[in-house]
Amino acid sequence: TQGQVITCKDLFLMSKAAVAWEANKPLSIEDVQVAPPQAGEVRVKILFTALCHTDAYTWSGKDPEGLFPCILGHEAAGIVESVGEGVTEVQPGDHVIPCYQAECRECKFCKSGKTNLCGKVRGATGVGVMMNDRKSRFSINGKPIYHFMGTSTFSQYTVVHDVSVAKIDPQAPLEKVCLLGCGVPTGLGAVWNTAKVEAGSIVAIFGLGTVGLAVAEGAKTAGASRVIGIDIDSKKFDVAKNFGVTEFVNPKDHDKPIQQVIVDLTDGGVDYSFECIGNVSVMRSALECCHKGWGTSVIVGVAASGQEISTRPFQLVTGRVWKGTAFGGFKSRSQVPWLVEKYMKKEIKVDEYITHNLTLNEINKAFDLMHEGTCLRCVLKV
Ligand code: NAD
Ligand code: AHE
Ligand code: ZN
Repeated sequence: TQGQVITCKDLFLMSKAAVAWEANKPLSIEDVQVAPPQAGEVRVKILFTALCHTDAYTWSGKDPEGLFPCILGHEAAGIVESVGEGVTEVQPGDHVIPCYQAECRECKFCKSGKTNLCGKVRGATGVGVMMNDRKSRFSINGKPIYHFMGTSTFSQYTVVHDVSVAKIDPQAPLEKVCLLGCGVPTGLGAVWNTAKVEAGSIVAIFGLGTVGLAVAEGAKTAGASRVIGIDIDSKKFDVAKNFGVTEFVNPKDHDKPIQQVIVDLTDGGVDYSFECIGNVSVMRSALECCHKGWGTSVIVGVAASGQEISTRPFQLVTGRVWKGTAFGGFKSRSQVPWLVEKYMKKEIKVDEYITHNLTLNEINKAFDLMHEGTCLRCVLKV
């Protein structure tokens, strides 16, 4: 997995990248020109990238922040190729994971101690450009191609802000730890940081993809007494058992609303629920299956533009709590290296989520696989 890195900080590079020209149109592998990193920027040679449901969501055209043409991808690992002026925390040759949730340690958000959200570059990453000059570092024949989530990892080379890159143990296998760029930390952190699930809790998880299974793993390590997995695909249960799901419910097997099924199964409701799908009606069910007085529901799934959540306010008046989480509440630059160490010590699973391996050239096939129940994460060799 050790890629050769040549430092050419002042040079434009040609890079193969999967370009999304427009919503839903198959991605096309193009030769993209990648500009040198400017002050506070890092150019990274991406060696492995996985696909996350959020890439498919933006590609679908339903993301209000989705801009085309762009280079998608945000769950990856690579090696620093060159750095711009003033970059001190990484240097060429460092092994890194790009972080869509930045951590500058200086802004109001970072200093608050109350959130992992960072404000420093968010205004630029939401509109597909870099902070310095509000321009893209990617182009094809002079035509700019937008960045995505400040990461754009479906490319052999990408440019990220220095606050958006975590330096990791060089011994860590990049083809595995690329998953620590999104889905696995999101699920674990939703339990450990956002909900703070206590031992003995009853937990319900709606949606048993990678994110939901990582929630199950987090719940198991937190000592949950029951972990109820809910999915419309019954094939999910066998694999879910290996991640800590103790009971399985398929809403299709019941006439009653799913929240009522869960309330009946749990003597009044669960202590914690997690929505890991991005479906606003399931978000309501997840809230309403929580126990009166204390049950907390965490929204993890990303819902499309224009979608809204609703419930009777009485649900909250009577003590249920509705929360959400981004990247599981982890502070990216500080905690991604810690998650890598936990993986190296075999304290968290990563390999188990990788069901398929393909190459960047096969990216459209990888998106097709995502819609098949058997695929959790597909890792592409870039
Ligand atoms: P996935 O597509 O692999 O998994 C979704 C699962 O939900 C599937 O098993 C599917 O069968 C199931 N499902 C679909 N509709 C259902 C329904 N009505 N009832 C029950 N189950 C249903 O997706 P993933 O990669 O695990 O991501 C899950 C969600 O989390 C996506 O919306 C993604 O965008 C979001 N996400 C959010 C964050 C964050 O920081 N908040 C990070 C990563 C992913
Ligand atoms: N542009 C989208 C936002 C989607 C969203 O909520 N993204 C999550 C990460 S999903 C990773 O797979 C997130 O971190 N949100 C916080 C943030 O700052 O973007 C939309 O729907 O507008
Ligand atoms: Zn993701």
